[in-house]
Amino acid sequence: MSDTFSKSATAGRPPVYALVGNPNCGKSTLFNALTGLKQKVGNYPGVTVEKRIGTTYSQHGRPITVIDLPGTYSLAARSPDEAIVRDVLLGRRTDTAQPDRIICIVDATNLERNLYLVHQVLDLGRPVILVLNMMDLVATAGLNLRLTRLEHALGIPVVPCEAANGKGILELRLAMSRPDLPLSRHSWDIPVPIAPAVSELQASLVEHDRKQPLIARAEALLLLTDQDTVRVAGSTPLSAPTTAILAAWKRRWEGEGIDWSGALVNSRYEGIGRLCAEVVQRTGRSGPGISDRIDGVVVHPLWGWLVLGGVMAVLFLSIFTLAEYPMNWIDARVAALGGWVQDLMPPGDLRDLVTGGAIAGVGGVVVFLPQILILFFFLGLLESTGYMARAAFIMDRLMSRVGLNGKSFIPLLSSYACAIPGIMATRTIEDPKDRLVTILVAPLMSCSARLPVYLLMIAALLPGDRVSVGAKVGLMLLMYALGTLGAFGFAWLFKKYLLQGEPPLMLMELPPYRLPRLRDVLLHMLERAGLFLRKAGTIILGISIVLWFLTTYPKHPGPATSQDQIAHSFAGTAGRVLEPAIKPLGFDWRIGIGLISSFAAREVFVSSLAVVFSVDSLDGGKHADIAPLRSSLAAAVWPDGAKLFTPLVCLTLMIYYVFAMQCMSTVAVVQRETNSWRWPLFQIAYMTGTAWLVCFAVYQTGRALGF
Ligand SMILES: Nc1nc2c(ncn2[C@@H]2O[C@H](COP(=O)(O)OP(=O)(O)OP(=O)(O)O)[C@@H](O)[C@H]2O)c(=O)[nH]1
Ligand SMILES: [Mg+2]
Repeated sequence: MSDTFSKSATAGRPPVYALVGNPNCGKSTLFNALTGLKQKVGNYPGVTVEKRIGTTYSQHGRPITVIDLPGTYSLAARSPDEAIVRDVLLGRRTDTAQPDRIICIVDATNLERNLYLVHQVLDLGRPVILVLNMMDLVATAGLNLRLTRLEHALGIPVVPCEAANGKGILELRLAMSRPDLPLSRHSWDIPVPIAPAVSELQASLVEHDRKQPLIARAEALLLLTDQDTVRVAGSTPLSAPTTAILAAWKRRWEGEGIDWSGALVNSRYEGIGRLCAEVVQRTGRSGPGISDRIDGVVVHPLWGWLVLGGVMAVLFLSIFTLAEYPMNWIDARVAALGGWVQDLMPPGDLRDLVTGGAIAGVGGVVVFLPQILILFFFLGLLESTGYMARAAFIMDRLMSRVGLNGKSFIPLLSSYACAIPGIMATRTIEDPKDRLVTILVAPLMSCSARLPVYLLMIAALLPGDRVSVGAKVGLMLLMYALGTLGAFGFAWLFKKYLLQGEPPLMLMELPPYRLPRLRDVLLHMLERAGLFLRKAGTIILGISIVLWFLTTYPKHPGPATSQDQIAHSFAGTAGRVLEPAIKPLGFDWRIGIGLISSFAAREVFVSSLAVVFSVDSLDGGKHADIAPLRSSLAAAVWPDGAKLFTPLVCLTLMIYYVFAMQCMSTVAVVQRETNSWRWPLFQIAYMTGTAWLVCFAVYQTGRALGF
């Protein structure tokens, strides 16, 4: 049997290939190698949680569509990301064409486990190409693979590959270009008591659900694998007759005491076991590998925490020391730009808008670009070596105490970069309640947008160079620890009182350590830097300009200082309305303006302060340059002359940003992922409420102690 890739089969559109395989076997790396795209790659399971479509070209230059999919161990889906794979392959999705052909990728060092999914995919009766990835690691794992036997047994093309090094891509492209591909000779014995149920379900699926016979058979087998539980929006439900047949069989087997789903799974594994016995040769005993030896320390109950603390300390240390020079450089460029515009334009509102609004606002945030780059470089390194999964592993001990599952850690750890990919990553979590709890607490992990706020406040709190960098690192660690503890604490509360559920089962796979691929790390870092700059050029620029208007109009009648003007303006009025609510935290109405505008995004707080306080330095027209924001903050006072940004107020502000939900994009993503407004609104309320209460406690205690 073979399929013919005629024009009519694909109706003139490019043929569609889907990439499927276990988590972390290199699907996205292969996808990138084929398409030249930059899909995110990382050395831990669950990096890809959504499908991504790209184009590659056949040997003869014809376009081929390739779909990268999340990783899964089985087509019987238990979590939303796995359901995507199942539904794309079964043609259940309305938004994606059913793939014409499938590329199954397996980790060649772990054939037995990986072949389970391949076994299920072969049931679909589609042409399949089997890619054995990570061939570079086979010999060191003490293995030898008899590829021709594997190819012969399965009857499909088998392509050995090293996706990360670009090896085997050419051969794969050749196989993909073949106009006809053999269909697998694969057949397996469905256990006797199950077989009639499969036939009956298959017939019903063909008749009532309008499925093709082979797809119907595969689907019948999945319906009989009891883990296949997840339904997602956009897929059509089963017809009533099919549901009734399924229920009738299950009742019958339960009556007879037959473990139907176990029988199916075992029967598959028996076939795979026989195949592997023939294909996999062990060339020698591989002792405890280097990964195991490193893990002896890194996931150790005590050393593990020290290593984690050390890693974080090094991260913050580099943020403070390495970033200094480029930061000063950007600072100087921004100041020069401001000065240049000042000289160029005639005095007036327009000039003030450009200097005091646009340049001060955007410049105030852009100076933190070096720190953002360093943060993402480090996170990228941790992800690509495999350390991230270890950090998740040691945190699990803590997390299981609060009732959350091991799978919640990767999303929480990703949230250190940004809550949005973190919340997306919760799609790997099977239990819907666990997933919701993780979504609710993810924005408490200190994301990169808080970095500018923390850094500015630390600079204001510990001015001058006399302060040791150790104190700064310590403060940063404190903020990250506060956010993390907050996330754990609330997870515990929510699990206990709001979303009780089964105690979770820890099932996490530790990927082997790998040398980081600098290219992946740098690409990811640049991509994040691009996002940061785009945010500065859009949201932050926009809000700075709007804020400038709101602080400039209506004009104060008669001569006035800049502070009188702001107080008289729209923004000043709004700030003063808010002041009674935030005065107990030590914040005045000008800080209030920053708090309101940074509901859009946390960095906006910095740009808002820059707009509100930069006016000071332009006082009386003697503005040679734009004073660095730090000094304007240091000069700010209450009406009675008391300093506004005291160390206690700076600390309280940092803590406010640890807890408060100040990010529109996160609200939007939570709304989409939970498909309701209830949860994002709840999240805003509980996070901002907590922020206020904690700040109140800290500020009032600090005052009472005489700070
Ligand atoms: N040694 C070696 N490493 C590889 C190879 N291919 C990919 N990797 C590494 O394997 C890790 C996982 O790669 P990804 O492409 O993210 O894997 P994935 O299958 O897309 O993972 P998920 O999206 O989580 O399911 C990365 O660290 C890659 O650099 C290979 O051929 N050899
Ligand atoms: Mg991937």
